[in-house]
Amino acid sequence: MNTRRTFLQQMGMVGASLAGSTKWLKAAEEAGIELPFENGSRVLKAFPGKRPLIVLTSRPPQLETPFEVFNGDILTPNDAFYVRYHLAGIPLSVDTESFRLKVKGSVKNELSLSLKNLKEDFEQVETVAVAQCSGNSRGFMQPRVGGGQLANGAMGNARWQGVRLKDLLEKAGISPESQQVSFDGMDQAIIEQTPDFVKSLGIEQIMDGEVMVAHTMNGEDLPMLNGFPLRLVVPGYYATYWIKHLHEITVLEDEFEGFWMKSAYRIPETPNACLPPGQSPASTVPINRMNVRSFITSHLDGATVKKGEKLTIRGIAFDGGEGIKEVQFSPDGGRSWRTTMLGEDLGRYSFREWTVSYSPEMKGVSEWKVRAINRVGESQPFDPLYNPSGYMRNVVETTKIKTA
Ligand SMILES: Nc1nc2c(c(=O)[nH]1)N[C@H]1C(S)=C(S)[C@@H](COP(=O)(O)O)O[C@H]1N2
Ligand SMILES: [Mo]
Repeated sequence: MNTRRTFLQQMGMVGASLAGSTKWLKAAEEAGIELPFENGSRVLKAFPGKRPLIVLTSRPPQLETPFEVFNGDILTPNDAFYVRYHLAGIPLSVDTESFRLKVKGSVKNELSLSLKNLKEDFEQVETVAVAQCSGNSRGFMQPRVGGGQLANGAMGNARWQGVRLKDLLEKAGISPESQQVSFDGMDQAIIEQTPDFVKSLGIEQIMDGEVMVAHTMNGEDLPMLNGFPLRLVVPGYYATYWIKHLHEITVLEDEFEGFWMKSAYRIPETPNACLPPGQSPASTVPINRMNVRSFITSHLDGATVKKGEKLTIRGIAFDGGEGIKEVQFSPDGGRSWRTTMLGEDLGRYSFREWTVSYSPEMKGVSEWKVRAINRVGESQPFDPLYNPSGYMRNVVETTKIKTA
């Protein structure tokens, strides 16, 4: 039996003779799009298992979700979910029979788990959670900063199913001196000097039971480009920790020293990680929980509506896991605010839908704004917060609308 799972099979094509070659990268070119900042011209391409997405880079694939998708189902469809990799050597196929997840390091018994072991020998759990890139929306930063120039589409919300990382560690029997756990995926650098993409978390965070090793996304196997066959899900945390193609979990008795924790993905140790342009931070910490964000999804910047028309304005809000308490909408650039109605609560890590009825009474251009407040009273700034890496943007969004 051929158990190799390839992109072509994921696309419903048989005869996977192209697997292993680089031909899969030849995605169908579809169209162009202009993101609303300088140098924002992008093409859309359909990579294997994906609908046409906004291409930031092809090798490795870095694909952004077109914003219209967020006005659809509150769960982002798998074929529209964004893609981000650091290293060009990404797995093109995985042999599901021989695949093993290793749990090693400071443990009593090393584990080597098949996908069957994971699905049958451990309690299965699920959570709806947002994955968002630390640099989502970086393209809007002023002054501009280096790094992937992303609009608002490097985020997505999915129902994840899998096993608790805590249960795996308990089965392995971690030593009482354990401090951190590191996570490695199957992707590799193609240039030797590039450090392997390995991330770590503290043992206390893992033992709260929410960190998950997921095998299923919205009821289906993970798409290859989102980490097939297993990925880490760290609810509330920026997606840099959500290691894809996870195959090695290492329990450590000291702090993990890898490049992607010690040098990259760090934020100023200041309130809201904010630092004025031109300054370098006195000290930094690893990026961690997401801040509060909200978006209008029903009307995009530049849209036209009719005077007197009864509109339903709709959008999404989320935070790092406190849960959204309230979303407010302003039709007049922030002078007046009205409370919106929240949609179904899919848990405190999920996108939360909001809607509000509104009839524009005056012709002309107006600025619609939206702001969310979470259950501990945190909200969003009216002026963007700056940091040198362009992380964690969460300014109150402004959508310019013309009433005709
Ligand atoms: N193995 C592996 N996992 C990874 C990465 C990576 O480069 N390799 N990038 C991380 C980052 S920075 C992000 S934003 C998310 C993106 O997840 P997605 O591609 O499923 O959207 O994966 C994370 N996990
Ligand atoms: Mo990211």
